[in-house]
Amino acid sequence: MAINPTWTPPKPDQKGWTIERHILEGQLAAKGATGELTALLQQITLCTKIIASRVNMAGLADVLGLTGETNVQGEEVQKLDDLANNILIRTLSRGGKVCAIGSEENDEPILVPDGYPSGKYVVMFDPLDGSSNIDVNVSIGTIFGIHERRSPAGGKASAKDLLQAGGRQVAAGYVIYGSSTMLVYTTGQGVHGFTLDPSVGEFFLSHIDIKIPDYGKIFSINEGNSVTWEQPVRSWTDWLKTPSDDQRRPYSARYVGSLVADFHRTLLKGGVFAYPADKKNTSGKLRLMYEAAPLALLVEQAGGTASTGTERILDIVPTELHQRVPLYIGSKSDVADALRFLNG
Ligand code: FDP
Repeated sequence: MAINPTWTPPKPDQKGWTIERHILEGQLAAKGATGELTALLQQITLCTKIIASRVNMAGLADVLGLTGETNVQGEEVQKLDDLANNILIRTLSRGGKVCAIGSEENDEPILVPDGYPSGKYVVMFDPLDGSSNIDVNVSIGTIFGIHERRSPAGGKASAKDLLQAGGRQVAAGYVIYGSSTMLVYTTGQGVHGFTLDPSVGEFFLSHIDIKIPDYGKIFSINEGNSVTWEQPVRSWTDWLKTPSDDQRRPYSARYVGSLVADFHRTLLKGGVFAYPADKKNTSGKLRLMYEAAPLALLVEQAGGTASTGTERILDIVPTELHQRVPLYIGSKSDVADALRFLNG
């Protein structure tokens, strides 16, 4: 048979790739990649599969309920939070790829235990975000962000390794434990979503190169706090609810109360999620390093925006591990509308 000289092999249909394959292909495409980030992402993936299995069994395994302790934010720690936190810390701190870990559940950063190699990366995570939804079977999630360390390799991590702007993250992602379990991540080469097939225990690529619509029809905010909002926030939400001639308004309201779930919907459908500063909480509620910054990297990679109202989230250089920030995140046009009201 004659060979057609113009034939080129078809681009592989990436749908159905395992997450391992996808991460590895990303490594091969990245200049100078050593495979260390690949290994770290695979460790995180493994942890989230274990967490997913525990979340699914929560009622049966009698792990629901409170431990009675409070975490550094003064919130009650639930057993499933502890479990998720321990799985991540034990795996990552002894996995040879990180030098330090910051977790929502731990007051202080966690360093690599003596005798284990101090790796090239710093990982920040919220092991189980949306914990007030655990007992009512509503979607919860894990959020993570990864930085390369700035201090010399091999030594003890220092504050400059931990307190880096979100714009320096080399990867970020989240897992949503919902009607199905999905992992969404970026290494700066687009945003990709994987769905867990529980029968084989593997994440398969289901959402290639996710792009957030330029604007949506949904706003997501805890309106129960509206009495404490500043006037510009109230004027903005009133405007979103007011019908307009072009039919873009009124917006629908959706608020799960799990950041991962509200963000995931916003990413796929467009619209805006906000947790503003208010008269009581002048920095808002959400945490910069393991909530706002990872989601900001994802949303920007998908073509959206993340802002405090006055500043790009990814530009903020943190001064402390558990720092809070106001957050406006989502479709470009929708966040721009919010900023127009806020900066009036
Ligand atoms: P939770 O307190 O249940 O863990 O940052 C935590 C968080 O949930 C986010 O997941 C969620 O978006 C937000 O807080 C909900 O806060 P409100 O209950 O104040 O709306």
